[in-house]
Amino acid sequence: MKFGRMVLLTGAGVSAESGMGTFRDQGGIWTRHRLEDVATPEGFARNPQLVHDFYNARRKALKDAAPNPAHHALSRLERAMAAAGNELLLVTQNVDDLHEKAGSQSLLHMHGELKRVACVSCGVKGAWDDDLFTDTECWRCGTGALRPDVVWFGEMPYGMDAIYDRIAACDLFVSIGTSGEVYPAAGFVHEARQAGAHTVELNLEPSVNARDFREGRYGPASQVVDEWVSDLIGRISP
Ligand code: BJW
Repeated sequence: MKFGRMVLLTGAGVSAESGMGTFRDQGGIWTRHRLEDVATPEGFARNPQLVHDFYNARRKALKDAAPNPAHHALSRLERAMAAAGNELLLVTQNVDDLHEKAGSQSLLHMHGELKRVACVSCGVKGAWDDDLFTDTECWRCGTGALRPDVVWFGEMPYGMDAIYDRIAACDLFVSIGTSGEVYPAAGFVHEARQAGAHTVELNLEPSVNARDFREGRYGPASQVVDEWVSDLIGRISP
């Protein structure tokens, strides 16, 4: 099979072995924090400092986090695809920076990034490495209205037009380390199937929509993704 246009979707499972924590697994982030409090615009309006504390801790954890073999394998795949004149888009739901640290460049953060902030008052956005507090002043308008530049429930994920365009034209769609619980990402496999693409799920265990994929490989991302990429690279042709 010839794969010239790929779209890869990653979720928290790809970063689990880098210590970033998943959301819905046993002991996951949503078992320790109420998502209504920390991942909705309403929660932020009710108690912004609680939300800042939640994201400050996760932003701090990024400093020592290193990409694992799954991140490196996806970066290797991007280089192999480019060398063969093919197209690859890596869409991540993750707000960490581990794909970048591994060298991925054709990357879209559909749920935003921990290391970016947005001003609720003037709309400016920018890179941010430090803790945020309710009185942290916006560098442009001076108000204390900065928020993490992440996508909460009820908000529109980033890059949707570009993502749907690339899925409509892809011949391979691969979903990696995501539970398939959160839309619109969970629906991408249907778009890919409509486009006639081959669909693959790589995950620790079958996700809730595993049956929607033509192929599945299961186990820790560091092994499964690395092996799958090695198999695929041998079959990439210009
Ligand atoms: C391993 C592993 C290892 C573990 N190796 N694997 C129907 C249709 C459309 C929308 C909706 C709908 N019903 C409801 C909605 C709205 C809502 C939604 O989906 N709700 C559901 C809960 C039902 N969606 C939204 O509100 C979204 N916006 C929206 O829909 O706008 C309107 C719109 C409509 C139509 C088109 C376009 C737009 C916004 C969703 C925002 C999600 N935000 C969060 C927080 C981001 C910031 C932060 O990080 O704090 O994003 S929630 C959280 O979930 C985070 C993640 O990106 C996201 C997905 O989680 P993920 O990555 O799948 O993690 P887990 O923990 O669920 O799964 C981990 C997987 O890894 C598991 O399968 C493990 O087995 C596996 N694993 N270790 C490999 N070592």
